[in-house]
Amino acid sequence: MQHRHNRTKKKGDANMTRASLQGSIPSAQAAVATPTVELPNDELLRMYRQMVLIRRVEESLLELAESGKIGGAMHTAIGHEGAAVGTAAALQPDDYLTCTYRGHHHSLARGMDPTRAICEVLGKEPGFAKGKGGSMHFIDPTLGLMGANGIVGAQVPHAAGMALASKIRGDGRIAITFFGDGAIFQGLMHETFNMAQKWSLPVIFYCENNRYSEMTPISRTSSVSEIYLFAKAYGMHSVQIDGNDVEVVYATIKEAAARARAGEGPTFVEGLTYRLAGHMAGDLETYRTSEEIDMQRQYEPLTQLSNLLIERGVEEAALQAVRAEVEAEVEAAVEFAQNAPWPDLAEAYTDVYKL
Ligand SMILES: Cc1ncc(C[n+]2csc(CCOP(=O)(O)OP(=O)(O)O)c2C)c(N)n1
Ligand SMILES: [Mg+2]
Repeated sequence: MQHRHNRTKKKGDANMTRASLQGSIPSAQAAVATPTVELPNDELLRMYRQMVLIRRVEESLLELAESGKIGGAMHTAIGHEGAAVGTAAALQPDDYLTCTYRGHHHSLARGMDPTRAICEVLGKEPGFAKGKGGSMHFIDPTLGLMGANGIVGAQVPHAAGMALASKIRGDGRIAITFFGDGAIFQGLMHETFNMAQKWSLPVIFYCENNRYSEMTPISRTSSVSEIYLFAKAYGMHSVQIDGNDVEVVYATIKEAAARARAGEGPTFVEGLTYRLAGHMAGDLETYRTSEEIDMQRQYEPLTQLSNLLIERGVEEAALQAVRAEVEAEVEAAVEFAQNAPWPDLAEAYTDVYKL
């Protein structure tokens, strides 16, 4: 495996990718050097399979939501797969992870069974939380998944707390927490950054900057739109990367994890990405144009990775085989979930807090 900096990418110039992901955001050239690594083809193919799986699960969930089969809000991370797969590959399976309501991709990348995940979203009994958590509350501590959160920013201090516990125990576990660009202005984020840096906590703050907070671009809410600069203000090591390039995400998180485990403290990563589907199922998307979405499709993680694999000598037929295999797996999972039983009525008051 070979580590390099600022590689020249045939699959689309890195700076061009960054600039297009940022759109009208000024001073793109301020982005820091992009660490990368050349992963072996079999590892990239494994990552490709995971990304296709996440994409197909979420596309199926959107179809189910549109046909009225999902109760409550459902947010997909279609277009964010690079963040989930690149980080999961770079971390240990027992490292702590917290995320937002947009967290299917992180859970699947950490190994959550897709059938049980779909059952959970449909509110069915075989779901990992017996169908009671639903789309916004994915959790499985056995996979290090310590909880998704519907309150913008709330999962971030939780991860710092887990990192503090690891530091006190000296067990080498680190924490990663995911949040969106819209979360950066929550007060608790800044309290957490300050303490995490001062106490050198082993935590990675990963901002999935998909350019929108619900329907609002950051240019309408702040004079500062380069999010990684906020963490720099607390003295934190902070980088801005192409979050759609899985090798870049992997290399960045490998470095951040090594720093955290060596006692060198937190890292802030702003991963530029783009949400290809609506904010949530049913979003009419009147706040952006189809031209903007089409333009972003050429930089999305699956396209980038399939182009890279072809460039590195993998046959299109091999990618097609992966897609067909995943298609069959997800179809079977959806069918199982649709036919699965609802939780028993007697379960209504188990596993829930009583006031
Ligand atoms: C404390 C709080 N304020 C407002 C909301 C309503 N809300 C839900 S999602 C969201 C947008 C967050 O955007 P961002 O952090 O960029 O994450 P994304 O949805 O883009 O992944 C808002 C404002 C909330 N859930 N919690
Ligand atoms: Mg956002």
